[in-house]
Amino acid sequence: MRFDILTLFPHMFSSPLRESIVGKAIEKGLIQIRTINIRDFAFDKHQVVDDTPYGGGQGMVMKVEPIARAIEWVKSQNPSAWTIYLTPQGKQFNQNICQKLSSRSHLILLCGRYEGVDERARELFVDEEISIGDYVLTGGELAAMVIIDAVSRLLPGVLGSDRSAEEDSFFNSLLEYPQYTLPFDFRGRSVPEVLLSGNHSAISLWRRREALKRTLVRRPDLLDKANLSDEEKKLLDDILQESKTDKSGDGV
Ligand code: 4GX
Repeated sequence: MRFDILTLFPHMFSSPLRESIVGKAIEKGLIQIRTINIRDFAFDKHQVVDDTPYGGGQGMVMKVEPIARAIEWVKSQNPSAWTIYLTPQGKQFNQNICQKLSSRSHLILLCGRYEGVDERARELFVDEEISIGDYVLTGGELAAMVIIDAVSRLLPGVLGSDRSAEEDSFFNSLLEYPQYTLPFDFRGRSVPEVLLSGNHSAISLWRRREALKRTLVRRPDLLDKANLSDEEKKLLDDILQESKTDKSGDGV
């Protein structure tokens, strides 16, 4: 899969994407990431990429021509590349959108700065607008990195062979169960005994229960959407019953 990032700040991408799993994926040739400096497509003497907004108002707007040339240059190499603009006005990124994007072979990520891009750049060259959440960044670069990171780990071979992205509990819309490693006892808090039992079916049952409990308490909205098995529904009933008879607190 290929990612082309259109940005005024290409250096922002070097170190975060070179580390760890995404870095390994690049080394293995599973993904290719290229930064394209939009300023290189501003052909005037001073390579101007922004200007004041028509109608007045605060800040600067990114000019359409350099963006148009940059996107058209990438598309001349691959007409099927899919162009995404990162903006708080886009649809909110989630694992579902992530999976859909992971089936594409070439994404162009357009990163806006200042007050955003000229509306005509969006109308003419953008296929999809995505927001990574309801907060305001200083530019689309960090949002683009979030997308690249989340999409890359879904691609075959990117995570270790012993660990598939499909195992993630978010994949079946539940939160993860608690994890423990050495030491057994830390400041009087010990690891749940069942995890030392060697009883794999008991461990698996405990983990499913804990995942359900945690989801019930922290993200009950996810349970509505979850496709629970009959066994999981039974477990959830048990947890709810337990919390009713438990007068010591919230039970779960
Ligand atoms: N999820 N930003 C885009 C420029 C901008 C300003 C106004 C459109 C209108 C963001 C987010 C995000 C900051 C990227 C503003 N674009 N991007 N930038 N949240 O906050 O994706």
